Amino acid sequence: PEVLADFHGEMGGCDSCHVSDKGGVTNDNLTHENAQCVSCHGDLKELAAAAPKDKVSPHKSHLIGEIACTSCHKGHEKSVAYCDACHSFGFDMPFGGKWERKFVPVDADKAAQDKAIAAGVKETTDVVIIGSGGAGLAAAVSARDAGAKVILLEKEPIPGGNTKLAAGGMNAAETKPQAKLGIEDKKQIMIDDTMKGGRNINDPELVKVLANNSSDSIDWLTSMGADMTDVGRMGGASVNRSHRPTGGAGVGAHVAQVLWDNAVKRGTDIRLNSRVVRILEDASGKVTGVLVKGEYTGYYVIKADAVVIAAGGFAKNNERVAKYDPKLKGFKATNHPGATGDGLDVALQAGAATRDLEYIQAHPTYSPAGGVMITEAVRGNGAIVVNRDGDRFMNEITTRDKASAAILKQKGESAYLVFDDSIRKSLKAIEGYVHLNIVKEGKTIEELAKQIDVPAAELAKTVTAYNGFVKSGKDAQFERPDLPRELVVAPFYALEIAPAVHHTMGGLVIDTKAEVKSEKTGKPIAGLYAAGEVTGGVHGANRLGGNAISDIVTYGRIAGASAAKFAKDN
Ligand code: FAD
Ligand code: MEZ
Repeated sequence: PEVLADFHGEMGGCDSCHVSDKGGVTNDNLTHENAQCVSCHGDLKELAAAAPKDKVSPHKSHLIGEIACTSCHKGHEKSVAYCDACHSFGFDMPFGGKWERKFVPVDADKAAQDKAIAAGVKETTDVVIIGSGGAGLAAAVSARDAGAKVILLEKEPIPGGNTKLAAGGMNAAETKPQAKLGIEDKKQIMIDDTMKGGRNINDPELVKVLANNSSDSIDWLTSMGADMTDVGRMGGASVNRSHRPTGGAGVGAHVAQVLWDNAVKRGTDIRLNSRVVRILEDASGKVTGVLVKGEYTGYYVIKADAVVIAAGGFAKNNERVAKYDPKLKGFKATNHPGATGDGLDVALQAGAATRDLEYIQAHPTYSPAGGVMITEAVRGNGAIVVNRDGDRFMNEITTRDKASAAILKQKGESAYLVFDDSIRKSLKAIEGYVHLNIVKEGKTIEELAKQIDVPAAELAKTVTAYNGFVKSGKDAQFERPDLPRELVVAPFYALEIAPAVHHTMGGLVIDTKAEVKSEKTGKPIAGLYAAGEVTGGVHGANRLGGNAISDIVTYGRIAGASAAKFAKDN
C-alpha cells in the first residue's frame, strides 16, 4: 500500500474510515473519520503517554484545540508531520512524505469559484469570522455573547494561528496582577511606549483604545479561566507589563486554548480546513457573505450580515515579505504556515484600504537549529547576548528593529544568548528549548564557552563585567535599563540565535470600532470588520513585544461585538 487509505481499504473497506451510505466525507473537520482513528488507536493523550520519555513525541505538542489525527495522517495522499512546518523532527511515520506547502493565491481557480457563486447560497448565518487565532476566537466569544449566530472558518487543519505560538506575554497597564506585585504603571505610559516603539506613525486613536482596554482584557480572559498572573518585561517597555501564566509559561497557547474552549462552549460553529477565498458584496458595496473552499467538500457560499477578517499576517510568505522589504528576502520566519496574507487578498478584492505594509519586523532571537523563536522573555528575565568573540554588543532589551540590526552586523550574522540556571528556573518556556536539544550547557562560563566555540577568557570577562553592572544598577556599556539578576547560578547555558521575519505591522485600515475602511471612499465598508495582525495602524512601524496579544484580545472583542450589533441592526 502507498497511502493510509490503501492499507485500511484492504483491511475493512472504505467503511473503516467513512460512513459508506453518505457517499463521502462527513464535513471538513472529518468528524466521523477522526472518531474512527481514535476508536482503534486511542486519542492523542493515550498515544503520548505510551511514547518514550527521552524523545520528542509526535503526539505531545503545544498546539491547541482538539487536534485531529488527519492533520498529519492523510488518507489518500502521503502523511506529513504538521510539526515539520516549523521544526525538522523527521518522525518516521507510516506512509509518510515530506512536509511542503506551496502558496496558492485565493483567486486561483476563478472559473470554479464563479460557478459556486452562481449556484447560490448554501448556508446562512449572522456573522462569519475568518481565522481561528486569538483575534478570531475573541471575536467569536464576544459575538456569541452579543447573541449572534457565528460560523468561524479556519483554513489550517489545526486552530490557533500564530497566537498559539506566542511565548512572551500580553501587555496591559494598571492591572490587578501588576497591583498584586507592586508594579506601578499607567495606561498613558503604555500609550507613550507604544507610540515611541512604533516611531510615532501609529494611529493614536487605535493605540489609546489598545492601552485603555488592556486591563479590562486581562480581566475578561481571567473571568473565562485564564491565568495571567506572572508579569515580566519586554523590549521597549518602560514598566513590567507583560502578562503570562504562572512561572512564565507560554502565553499564546494558554490564551488561545481558553478562547477556544469558550468559543466552543458558547456553541460557535468552527470549521477547520476551510479557506475563505472571496468576500461577497451587493451592488451597494455592503458585505453579503463569503465564498469558502472546504478542503474536502469544495466551494460553497455562506450568506452573512457581517464578516470579521481575523486572518493574521503574512510573515511566512517570503515572496510577499521581500516585495515590501527586499532586505528580508530568503529570511526564515517564526510564524505558523498559514501566515500567508490571505486576509489582505480577500479584503483588497472587496475594496479595502491598507497601510504600512512595508513595515515588517524581524525577531532578533530565532533558533535556526530548532526552528523556533526564543522568547524575548529570556532576555527580559536577565539573559545577555554575546558575539563570536564573547563580547556583548547591545542593550539586550532594546526594540526588535535595533536588536536585529545589531546581530546582523556580527560575524556570522548570528549571536549567542547566554543565561544561568536561575533564569532557566524563572521561565517555563525555556524547558521547551531544552527539550528540543538546542541549548548548550557548561558547569562554568569557561566550559560553556568551549561548547559554543567562543574565547573562554573573553566570555568570562564579559559576564564578570555584566554582573558588576547588575550590582551597581547601571549598565555602563550599553545602558540596558533593566538588570534583573547577576549570571552566577551554575549551570550556565547558551544557544545560537539569528533574526527571522516575525510580524507584519501593516494591514487593513480600521477605526476604533474595528470597521474596515474602503480604499475608494475612506468610509467603512458596511458589514466588514477586522482585528489582529491583518490590520495596520496599532503598532506603527515597529511592534513592541507583548502588544500583539493585547491587540488581538481587545480588537477581537471589539470586532465581534461590532459585527454582532451590525447583524442585529441590518
Ligand atoms: P493568527 O493567530 O495568526 O490567526 C489567523 C488565523 O487565520 C490562522 O489560523 C490562519 O490559518 C487563518 N487564516 C488565514 N487566512 C485564512 C483564510 N483565507 N480562511 C480561513 N482562515 C484563514 N505577540 C505578543 O504580544 N506576545 C508574544 O509573546 C508573542 N509571541 C510570538 C511568538 C511567535 C513564535 C509568533 C509567530 C508570534 C508571536 N507574537 C507575540 C505575535 C502574535 O502571536 C500574533 O501577532 C498574533 O497572535 C496574531 O493573532 P491573529 O489572531 O491576528 O492571527
Ligand atoms: O510580542 C512578541 O512577539 C513577543 C513577546 C515575542 C517573544 O519574544 O516572546
